[in-house]
Amino acid sequence: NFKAGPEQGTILKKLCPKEELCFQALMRDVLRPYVPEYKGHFTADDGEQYLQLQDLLGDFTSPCVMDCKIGVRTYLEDELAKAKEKPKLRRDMYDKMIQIDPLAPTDEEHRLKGVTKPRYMVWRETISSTATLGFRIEGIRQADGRSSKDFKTTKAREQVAEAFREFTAGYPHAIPKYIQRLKAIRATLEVSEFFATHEVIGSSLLFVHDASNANVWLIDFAKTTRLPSGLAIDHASRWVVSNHEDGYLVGVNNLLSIFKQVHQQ
Ligand code: 4IP
Ligand code: ADP
Ligand code: MN
Repeated sequence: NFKAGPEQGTILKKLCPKEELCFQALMRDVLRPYVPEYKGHFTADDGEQYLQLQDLLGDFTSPCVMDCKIGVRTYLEDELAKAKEKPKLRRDMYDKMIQIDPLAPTDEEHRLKGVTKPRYMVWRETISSTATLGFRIEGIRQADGRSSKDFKTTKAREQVAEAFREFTAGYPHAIPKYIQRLKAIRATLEVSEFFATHEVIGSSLLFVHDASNANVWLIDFAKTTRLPSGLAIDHASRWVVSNHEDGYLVGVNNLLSIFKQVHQQ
């Protein structure tokens, strides 16, 4: 997915103009220490445009990596409005759905062999911990490079705790470091101008540790958008159509509470 950047310690991510705007704003925000450093634009020989970002794994040796997608909602209100106006059936999403649960589609969806994007996204939210805990595990990569994306139905708090135990097994120093960093992230979000003015959808917290260090960063702002002016959200209230709430703090609080539980056991 990502290529090595032209400078040592950087990676290239396909340019998304909305994401670039976020990184530009984040470089001027109190959240800057908690996101990858944005180094500017890069145009490849074939003309393809990229964002050049700090490689967060750069200072680690054989890192273990976990990506948790944060928030109670994983699609944009725009995508919902579009699907209502002009329902577009997605065969690929129907196929991904029946691979996990052949009984999930309705009779009509089976007949049409398609589901709308919000229908698929909401279903993914409810079979995972997203809808209840405000985050879900997207993937984990072990130190030896083996990786798993087998968390689509990891939903109950205890299942998530077990996954965190396995992720940190053999690296007990990582757990208190993750807890400290998550606390710092939460405190910084509370005073961040960027966070106050943006709806943060589909963004992840990236957890990285090796034998000596552990750290967490906010990544992936491709679906983070500026709130309509005059509208404020608290990132914790229940989402209803048009209030733009994202549940980001619900996720951070549950992550913290589950890591604390794992630490105490
Ligand atoms: C994917 O579903 C992810 O939700 C993608 O988000 C999303 O892309 C895809 O939508 C959707 O099909 P699975 O994870 O179940 O495969 P991410 O890129 O964060 O992983 P968007 O563009 O919504 O972020 P489509 O419309 O790109 O297929
Ligand atoms: P996408 O928009 O394609 O989902 P993300 O920004 O979420 O892309 O990144 C996908 C994966 O790439 C992450 O789960 C993480 O493992 C890795 N990644 C993303 N950004 C960085 C970074 N700055 N340094 C190192 N790895 C990264
Ligand atoms: Mn993404």
